[in-house]
Amino acid sequence: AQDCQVANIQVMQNFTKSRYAGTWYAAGKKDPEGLFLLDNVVAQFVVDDEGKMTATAKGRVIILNNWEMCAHMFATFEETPEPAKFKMTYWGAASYLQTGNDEHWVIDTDYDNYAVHYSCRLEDADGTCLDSYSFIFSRHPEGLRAEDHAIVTQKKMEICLLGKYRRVAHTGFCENGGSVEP
Ligand code: DAO
Repeated sequence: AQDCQVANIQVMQNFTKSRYAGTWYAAGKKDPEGLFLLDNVVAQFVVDDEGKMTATAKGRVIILNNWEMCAHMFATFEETPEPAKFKMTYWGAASYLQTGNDEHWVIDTDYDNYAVHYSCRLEDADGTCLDSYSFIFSRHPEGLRAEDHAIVTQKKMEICLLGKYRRVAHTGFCENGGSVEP
């Protein structure tokens, strides 16, 4: 049973950045308030020779209410005493894209197929999360393998977000020729 206290959420033990590096395709997403990335979300994590992790991400967004584009985003990650918990700073290639600072926790991953990400933006007075988002990542553009669904469902339950996800489509919108930034 889970008490849904943010402080009690278990994250990936012995998290190894170098194994996490590379491309991850969002297969599912639980949106925060004022969601930003809609679909076609692909993130590329890089760990440099000093061990610093950064990421670039693309995804379809709608800005100014009806302007659809492929957002190119950048992120840097500050380490914390817990190896799977990072402080993320992110910004867009264009000034009108979203900018911010978010928690970035890796809840679970097998490094080769799936990863469960979690970010709580706002904690309630009772210690539960009022505004969170979470990505289910796959190494495979088609989504999770059948054999990874059970563990991912278990983790969604542990972070108290079971039933709150939507599927993230990959239609090629952010691939070359799909859209160009104005
Ligand atoms: O889509 O509503 C949302 C929240 C996502 C904001 C952060 C996106 C930019 C950086 C992503 C890097 C790896 C996940």
